[in-house]
Amino acid sequence: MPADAPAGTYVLVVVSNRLPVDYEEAEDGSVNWRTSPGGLVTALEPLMRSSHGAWVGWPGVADRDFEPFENAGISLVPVRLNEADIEDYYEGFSNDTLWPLYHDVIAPPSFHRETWEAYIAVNRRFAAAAAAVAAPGATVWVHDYQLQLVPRMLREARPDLVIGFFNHIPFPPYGIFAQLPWRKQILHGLLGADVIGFQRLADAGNFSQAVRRLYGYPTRGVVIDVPIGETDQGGQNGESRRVIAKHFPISIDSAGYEELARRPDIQARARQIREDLGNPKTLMLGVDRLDYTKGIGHRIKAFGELLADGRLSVEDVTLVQVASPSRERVSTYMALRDEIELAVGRLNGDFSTISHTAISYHHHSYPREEMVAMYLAADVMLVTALRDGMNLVAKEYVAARFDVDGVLVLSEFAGAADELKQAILINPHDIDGTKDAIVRAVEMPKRERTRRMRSLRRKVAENDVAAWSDSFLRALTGGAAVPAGISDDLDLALQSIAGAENLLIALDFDGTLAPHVDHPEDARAIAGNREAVQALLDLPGVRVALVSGRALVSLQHVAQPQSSVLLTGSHGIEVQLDTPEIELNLLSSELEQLDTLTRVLESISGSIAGTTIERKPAGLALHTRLATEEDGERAERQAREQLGDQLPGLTIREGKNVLEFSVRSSTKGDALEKLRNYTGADRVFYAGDDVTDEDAFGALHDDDLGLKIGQGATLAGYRVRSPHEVTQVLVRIAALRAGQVH
Ligand code: GDG
Repeated sequence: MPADAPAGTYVLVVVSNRLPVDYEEAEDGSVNWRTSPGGLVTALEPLMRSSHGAWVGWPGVADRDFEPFENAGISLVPVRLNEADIEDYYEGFSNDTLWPLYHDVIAPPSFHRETWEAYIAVNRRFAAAAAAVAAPGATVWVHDYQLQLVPRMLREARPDLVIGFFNHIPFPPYGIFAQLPWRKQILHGLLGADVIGFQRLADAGNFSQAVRRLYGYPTRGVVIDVPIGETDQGGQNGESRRVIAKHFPISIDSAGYEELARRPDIQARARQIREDLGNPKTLMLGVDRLDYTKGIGHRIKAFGELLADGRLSVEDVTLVQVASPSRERVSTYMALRDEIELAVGRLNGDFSTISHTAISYHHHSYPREEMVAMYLAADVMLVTALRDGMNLVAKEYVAARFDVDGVLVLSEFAGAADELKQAILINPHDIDGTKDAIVRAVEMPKRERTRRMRSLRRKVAENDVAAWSDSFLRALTGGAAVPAGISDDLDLALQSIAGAENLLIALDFDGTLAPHVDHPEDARAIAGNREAVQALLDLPGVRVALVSGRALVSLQHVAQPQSSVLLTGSHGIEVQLDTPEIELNLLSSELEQLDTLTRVLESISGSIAGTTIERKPAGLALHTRLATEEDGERAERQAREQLGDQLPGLTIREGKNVLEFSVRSSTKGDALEKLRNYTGADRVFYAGDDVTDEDAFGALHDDDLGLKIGQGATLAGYRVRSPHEVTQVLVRIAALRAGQVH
């Protein structure tokens, strides 16, 4: 798309604080834009090139207006920031309030009303710029903590847009988040998005918890129901929008890093680096922005003590520490630089010799080629972050090591630790533990190094940045037209899953095996699906389950399942797993609550004429249809009041003349977990069409396969159009499996 394209033509718009370029002005006044380093840029560059999207952001120069332009195949839309904006919105609210708050208050956050006002104003400017270039119905992907108000502002300006948000840094636990004076406004801003992505499962959980605590909106698994038109407390009867809050761990262009590492000139440079350092037996490396979250001081302390204890010797081991300059005008960062450089100077003064330097410290940025040469040269990579959203450096080191060697020491407080479990995981606050880990890394035998690195490399290759952005965008833009039949992608995935040792085929009923009908009791599975289920049941190593929102009695009536089919109903509350009877999947604490609930409602209904109670699998319903209006209202009020006091966690659903209380808000995700444990399946195929099936899709593992029937946003990786196509899929799995198993 040409750089001067008229406003409102881009179908994909990325919004981030910084544009992925740096401004350079030559002495003759000519202007040059250079692609700039940094986690987000590294992550999104390939996607933006291939999709011809527009990128909205600040070009890095204050007080200057720039026209939209094109750089390296990406259309860039600059947003102007004045010096005062940079001080208040960027250095102030973003980096002196949100950054420390979201990173476990490692440094104390400041709270200033003026910088908050600047944050709102600048967020508004970014939202306006994005709204102006986005085509009708476009997808807008907003990035990071500097722009948390943009999703809501965009939705208000352009309700036609599909809006995603990705948070690159951690989302803090409620106890910390709650310190923020503008905590509700931030949540409100984020909830303007359709999909909110986080690095770790725990971050998404912290966010959902904050929404529950501060807004009281119902959350089920990854789904949050946000009332429409409500700006404050949730309305009980109004319509709601479905927002997905889920983890999408970011990654790197792993093939690109490997390609660089394989270049002979870069390998020669790696050898040169070692030589220039006096060919130490072990070269250790740290690469970080100079930031207090990265634990650089802890690393230096551990290394210094190891030298002092004599467990490592400066003759044998050198630490190269790259500390790229960062946020140099924020006072905490100035103090940090002083602190780190003092520590480096002391340590070198104490331990370096004329021929051996203990720490080779570099406060610069390097070209990517040089970074890869360092990764190749390093025997041990130290990532000791005290808190880090992901930490791409850890993944880059692994991707560069095509020689399947090198040891990664990785903080468990970096998001990367969730995936890179074969690293030596450390708690960097535990200096003794960190020291032991470093010695273990230095002494690790080659076989163990290879084994661990092989597994790490598999992880990083599987989930590269393309897979990351695909999965985020798939969750976001699922509404696209669904092609007919089994796509090539789906077929490949079916071939893979059919080879599982123990396969669980879990299926929703209505809309998946059976077409939707006007009267639920008339629903019947289409004949082809019944036959395909039978074919699957006949195969060894396969279990088939139905996962329904219906009560089990009703499911049995309409589905008439074969006897070996496992059944779960009422969104996982009722189960029937190879037993003649239906069982309730309730915890003992929930049974106690059920007793209390029964006692309270029985006493109310016993004292108010015309009210009755109905038992449900995990709760009770209070019916007031036969009571006078006044009595009905009184009964409902008493029930709400008494139960609100005694059982505050109760789920309440309101219907016409009925109030339903439940001690359990189980989901199809819970049902699927139960089935996975029961069957011991190593891989799961799940098919469903409804929004409640999203909880099950959210509970799938990387190796599993989710199939969505029909349109609508989804977390499933694949789609077909109708229950008739489900037949084709099930028949195909059975055929593939029969071929592979025999
Ligand atoms: C945020 C989150 C999350 C560093 N120095 C140089 C250089 N780098 C590159 C690295 C890496 C990137 O910068 C740093 O990424 P990190 O993930 O380690 O950390 P943050 O900058 O804090 O990024 C973080 C990330 O966003 C992505 O979501 O992982 O948790 O804090 O790519 O290689 N690159 C070059 N020269 C340098 O001197 N060329």
